[in-house]
Amino acid sequence: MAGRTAWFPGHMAKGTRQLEELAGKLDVIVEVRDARAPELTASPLTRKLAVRKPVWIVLTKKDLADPAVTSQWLSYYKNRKREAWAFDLLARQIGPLRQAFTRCKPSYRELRVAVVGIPNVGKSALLNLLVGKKAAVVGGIPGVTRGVSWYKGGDFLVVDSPGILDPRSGAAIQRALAWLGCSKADVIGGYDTVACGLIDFLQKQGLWHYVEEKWGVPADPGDVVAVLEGVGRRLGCLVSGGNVDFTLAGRRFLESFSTGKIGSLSLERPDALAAPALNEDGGEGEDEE
Ligand SMILES: Nc1nc2c(ncn2[C@@H]2O[C@H](COP(=O)(O)OP(=O)(O)OP(=O)(O)O)[C@@H](O)[C@H]2O)c(=O)[nH]1
Ligand SMILES: [Mg+2]
Repeated sequence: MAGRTAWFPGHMAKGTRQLEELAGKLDVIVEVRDARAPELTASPLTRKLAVRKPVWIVLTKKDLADPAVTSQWLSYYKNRKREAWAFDLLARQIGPLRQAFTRCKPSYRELRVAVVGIPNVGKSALLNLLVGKKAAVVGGIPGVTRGVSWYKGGDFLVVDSPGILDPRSGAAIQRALAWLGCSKADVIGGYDTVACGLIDFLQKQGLWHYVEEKWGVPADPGDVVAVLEGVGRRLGCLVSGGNVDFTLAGRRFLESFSTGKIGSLSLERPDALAAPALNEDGGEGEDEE
């Protein structure tokens, strides 16, 4: 179950430099975050970029989050004077964002927008909706977009950028990001370790009933490995002799969770930020590549 604690390949360092150089040319920066954990999935870049340009928040994967909690997040950002929207990008309805862009567009040229965020949150999917065609590649694994590229569509000139993580974030944060598909479980600790962390979190947060209802696997707060074994058996992740293949079980469990097959549930709530269960970070980051 051993592994690295951080995933920060070279294209992330390069993308950071490129975005910082580009910032002066932009009108608006759109920071894409996952609606299921909007603070955990915040971009490490935007604090720096926000000094220079307005940063608007777009929460994606609204369809995978608890709708009541997403509404609370939108109120939370509104109260802090942040522009924020939540979308299910698969439903392709981003009208309010488009209208806000149109209001900001200079009369003499296109509006220049950069879409930024951590890996796999839906940056390229949003870009494609903004430019009105399948311009950028969209994929279910983190690290699909590797470079910074401009795309033109209608009244907008939009920059797609690679998902960029905080190289200083420690093991606990990277593992929680892997639950959402934003970091690579196989690189940072192994599918089984990362899945056990998620099982533990869901049990402690009183969210395991989603899994129990779906797959009939009961909670066992004292033995997360036994719970993963139950999940593996239920999903048919077996090796010869009828034993559970824990790596495969962990992988299947994480895939099911990150793609919403277990249900629409939120990992972070604004009212719990004072005691943030997801940000207890014990480990030190370690650069890779
Ligand atoms: N259910 C759901 N899936 C979404 C939504 N937005 C994006 N996705 C999916 O999330 C995955 C990642 O989307 P991308 O647009 O490639 O994400 P990205 O942020 O560009 O990822 P990188 O380029 O790897 O950093 C794809 O499988 C998308 O179909 C959404 O609102 N709802
Ligand atoms: Mg992309």
